[in-house]
Amino acid sequence: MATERTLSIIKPDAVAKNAIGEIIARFEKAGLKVVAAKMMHLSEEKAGGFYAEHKERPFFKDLVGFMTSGPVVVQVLEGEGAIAKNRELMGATNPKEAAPGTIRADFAETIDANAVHGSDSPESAEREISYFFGNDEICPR
Ligand code: RTP
Ligand code: MG
Repeated sequence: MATERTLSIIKPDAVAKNAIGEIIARFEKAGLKVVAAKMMHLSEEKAGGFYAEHKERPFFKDLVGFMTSGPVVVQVLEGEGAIAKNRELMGATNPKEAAPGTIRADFAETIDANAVHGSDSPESAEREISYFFGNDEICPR
């Protein structure tokens, strides 16, 4: 499998729980490398643009409200099959359906406050990485 990059966000609920380190440790233990990272408090515009694909969905307003409710940590993860590997580590969108041992099963409470985001395809990964990072902010290693 090819080396890939994916965009990961540790969402406001997990940052508030002081779980940044535990979540990043899971990525690193699974062989994913952090090649870019920053903490930000998203504006409504930035969060809404990020989730633009969901603009017409009934949960969009709540999603943007939640994503702007506190700081997040945005990272680029690199590794073999990084996109699928990250989604596996994250678990299902609804933490009640997430497999035991996944990040959402262990750190998330509800479908709205579900601890992490991960790109869902190579196309989303490319768009999402460039939405947050310039090339000079990514450090190949
Ligand atoms: P994410 O984009 O945050 O990684 O989550 P995901 O791929 O697992 O799920 P997605 O379908 O992209 O939805 C984005 C976020 O919207 C909220 N959501 N609420 N109430 C609902 O039915 C519902 N569906 C989605 C979740 O917080 C989800 O993470
Ligand atoms: Mg998604």
